[in-house]
Amino acid sequence: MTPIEEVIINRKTNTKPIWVMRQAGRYLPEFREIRKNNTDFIKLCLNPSLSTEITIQPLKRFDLDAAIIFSDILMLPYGLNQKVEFKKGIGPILGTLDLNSISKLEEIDFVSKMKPVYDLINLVKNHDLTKDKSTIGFVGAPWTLLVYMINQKSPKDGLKNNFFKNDYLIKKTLSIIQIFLKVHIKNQIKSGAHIIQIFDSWAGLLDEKDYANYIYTPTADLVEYIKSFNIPVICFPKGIKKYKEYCDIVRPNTICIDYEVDPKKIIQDIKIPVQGGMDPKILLTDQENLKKQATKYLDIFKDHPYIFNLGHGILPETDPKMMDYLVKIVKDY
Ligand code: 1CP
Repeated sequence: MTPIEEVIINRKTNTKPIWVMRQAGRYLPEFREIRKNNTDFIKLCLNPSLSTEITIQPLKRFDLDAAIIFSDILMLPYGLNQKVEFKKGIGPILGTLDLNSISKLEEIDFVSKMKPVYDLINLVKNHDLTKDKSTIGFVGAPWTLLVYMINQKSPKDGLKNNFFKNDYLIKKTLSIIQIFLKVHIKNQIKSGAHIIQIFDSWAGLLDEKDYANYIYTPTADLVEYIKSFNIPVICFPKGIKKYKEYCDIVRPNTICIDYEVDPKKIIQDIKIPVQGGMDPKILLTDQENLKKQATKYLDIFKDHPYIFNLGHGILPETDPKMMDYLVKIVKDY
């Protein structure tokens, strides 16, 4: 069993494994080098040998306990034949959603389009540098994917005014997302993913009265589905106001907390293993502050099953030396 599985499954408290959200990415010069020559991001995700190399890059530098596959939550709309483009300086731009065409999509066509992602997982799982480490597959949560598919771009400046206007479109899209998320999860597990993380990056956009319909019900269904394969699931409902209620209803094996959550309150409320929390901006300060802040989380979770991680993805402007120092702090604790 890997250290992360010891924490999640056996609830061990005497080991504090570490991995970092977005660990394979833009803060690494060796990633930027590959990216420079591969301007089409989706194509890069669909190149198993390059995406394996990118997945492994952080493991070559740092003593991390997991490899998270280099892919994207927006590979799902791509697999559903909605156009997805990543524009420099803007972010993802999606084409119009053609309900008619996605309603007719067959599982076999989706899987054949996504096959390179599954090949990548197999390559990562069997790589020399992932021995004794967890290979983490992932998906976007139904709500977060719905946001991108309907909004057609990042909702960082808010949702379109008419986002909820077409009730039929919302319900139908959500049900199709749900079907194909299961297909995508099943194939990641079949290809060797040891753990699945569900990223609900935009959970914080919803009013609490809408949590049940858009977050709890569809996510709980996915969690149950993942558990049916005997595979653990980590949920990250970023920005949600009710972490305890979320855990009680959705029932993930581990809850990943964001940087706005008070870890001291979490430890009182939540009994399941916890992951993450530290603000990624701390990595932009100095070593002394980094040590203080990382140690704060390690102290709070000393007697609780805990996986060290950040409270959101590592920032592109992070100095890899600070990441190196962080891993050492956690390993020496
Ligand atoms: O070089 C580039 O321009 C591409 C940047 C990039 C990278 C490195 C994107 C575009 N996606 C990724 C990889 C990625 N995305 C990974 C694997 C790498 C790793 O974790 O080490 C993962 C797990 C994701 C997940 C992801 N994609 C999320 C959930 C996590 C989060 O950060 O909240 C989200 C919201 C996305 C959408 C997305 N993809 C890329 C960008 C710039 C965005 C966010 C856009 C926005 O602000 O809405």
